[in-house]
Amino acid sequence: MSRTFLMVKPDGVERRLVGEILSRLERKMLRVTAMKLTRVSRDTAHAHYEEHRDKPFFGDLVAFITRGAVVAMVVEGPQAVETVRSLMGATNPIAAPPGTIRGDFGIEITENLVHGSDSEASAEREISLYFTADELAGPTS
Ligand code: IDP
Ligand code: MG
Repeated sequence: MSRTFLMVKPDGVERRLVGEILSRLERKMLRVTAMKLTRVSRDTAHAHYEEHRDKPFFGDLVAFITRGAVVAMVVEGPQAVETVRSLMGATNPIAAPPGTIRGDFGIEITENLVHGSDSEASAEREISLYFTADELAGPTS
């Protein structure tokens, strides 16, 4: 078992696709172990996407990710990083095959509905960017 970080981006929330996306994760037998509706601050956006800070699309990406509510999740399962990336499809929704989240619902490269970590190291870094230790501890019984 491993875990990854997944976010429904503002376009996914605006388009009421949170349930659809969650349903796809659950049908695949992945487990959502933490989840919240939140807003990405400018600072968090910069930290999250620091690898892209010199790219020409960085400004648009930060404006997009901070423009509205997002749903942040920790997702657990076998090879969680790869499994989630495969459900998401390629970065450019035009290249993402039908059957994937981006392939079924996206058409624009910036507004591509979901973020998923690209490695276990990124997953741990991103999880700690969006969740506190208390939030990760889960509901107490
Ligand atoms: P990923 O989300 O599939 O891991 P990355 O290359 O890490 O893709 O890019 C991060 C995000 O930046 C993408 O999901 C997309 O929203 C945006 N993005 C990536 N490449 C471009 C581009 O060429 N033009 C505009 N936006 C882009
Ligand atoms: Mg990426």
